[in-house]
Amino acid sequence: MDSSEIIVTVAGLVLAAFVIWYFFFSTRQTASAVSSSGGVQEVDITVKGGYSPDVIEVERGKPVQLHFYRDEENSCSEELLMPDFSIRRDLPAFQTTLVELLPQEAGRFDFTCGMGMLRGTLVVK
Ligand SMILES: [Cu+2]
Repeated sequence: MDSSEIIVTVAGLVLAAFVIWYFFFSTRQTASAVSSSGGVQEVDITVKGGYSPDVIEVERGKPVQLHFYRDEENSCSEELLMPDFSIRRDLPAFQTTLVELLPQEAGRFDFTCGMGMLRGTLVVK
């Protein structure tokens, strides 16, 4: 191996390590819903290259309002899917889109962008 091959090999290993870390070990940001006086659980979520926070804890049996603010024009995030709740919603750029649902069962429910690349989880307790 000459030096350029060594550099390419090392760069590939570093990249692979980063990808593994990113998918398995990077900390996820968890937020619990704040209940308003009317008993509605509200959460603000920023959409920019991902969902922030991307783990949202709510209580079962109380209405949930998710306020998705899409802070980018990247087409990846233009659609939101919550298959467990039969929700498919367009998220216009630089606007807040309200998504309402009523979780009846406890569990973990994923939501994604239209391509399944950006991921978040609604944790119902
Ligand atoms: Cu996407």
